[in-house]
Amino acid sequence: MITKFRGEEYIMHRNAKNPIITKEDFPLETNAVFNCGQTLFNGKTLLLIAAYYKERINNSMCGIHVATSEDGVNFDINPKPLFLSDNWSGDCPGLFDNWVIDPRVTKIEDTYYIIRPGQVRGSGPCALLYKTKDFETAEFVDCVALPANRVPCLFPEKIDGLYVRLDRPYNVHCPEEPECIPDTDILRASIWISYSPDLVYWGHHRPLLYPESVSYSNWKIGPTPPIKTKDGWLEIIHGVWKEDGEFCYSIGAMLMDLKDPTKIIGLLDRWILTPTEPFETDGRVGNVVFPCGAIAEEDKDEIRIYYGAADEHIGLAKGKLSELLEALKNSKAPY
Ligand code: BMA
Repeated sequence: MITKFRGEEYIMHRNAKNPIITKEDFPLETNAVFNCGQTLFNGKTLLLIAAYYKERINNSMCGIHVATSEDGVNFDINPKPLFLSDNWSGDCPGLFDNWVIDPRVTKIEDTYYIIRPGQVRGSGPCALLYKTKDFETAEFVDCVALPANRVPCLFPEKIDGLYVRLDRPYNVHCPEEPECIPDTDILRASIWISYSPDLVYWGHHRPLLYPESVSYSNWKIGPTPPIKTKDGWLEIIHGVWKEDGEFCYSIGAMLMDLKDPTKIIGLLDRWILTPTEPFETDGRVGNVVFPCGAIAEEDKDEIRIYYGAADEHIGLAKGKLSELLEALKNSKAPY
């Protein structure tokens, strides 16, 4: 097991009740709960939790469920899934997605936009965009990225009249099997930035950040929805270190210029969370802490990250927003 990034906690501190959500807490029989989307909704913390069912629901082995909490630690989980694999719009026949995981959510004006992967047979995941105002149902908008692009992450507002997102395209080799989930031979995966007039048609693609840009990543690096702060766009990322066929998924942070997010104005070379606890190091896929977002509140000087651990549980880490932003402002940005 890769242990070289371990050390003292840095900026983010784990909740004493971790893992705060496990498969045993789930209202349905599940094998695991995965990485969750996160936002504030009606004054509560809202998570979009991907569950891996013991028994398929409507032929779906995974689904995404809404969970809400007053205190940010104890959650009520809705047993009715917001998404199953059959929520594709219906105009594209075939088994498109059976691996409904890693949702990212962004509030733009009064609407919450959710992007989740749709697994495309033989090709890897494309990105499916939905919108909701109540988290009771979600309306399908469109497929907004070709495979293999697991989950683009939307900025919460337009910049210079265009919607903006961070992408994480990658290459996959997938055997021609009906329900293949490609997971091998993924080449270096970097973060890109893209622009759109309407959230559906995207272009002006540019690479932004490479795996080797930070010490804890040499293989893949991926985004979460950027958060607006007074100092810039705060971006929580994950980085993957690969060595001798083993992996270590850590969480990091960067800061982008508010007016021009292609300018990285801060990047921590050190992780802010790396797997150390048994529920993070041992599991379905061990040595994984994985963020699909973060909740930052400037008035409370707080940032919370609800992270997936070992592809089995959800942990919570909390830090001072000002400390993270100061560290980013004092960091040496790559360019
Ligand atoms: C990534 C995604 C995540 C998962 C991680 C570790 O590629 O599939 O959902 O947590 O691998 O297995």
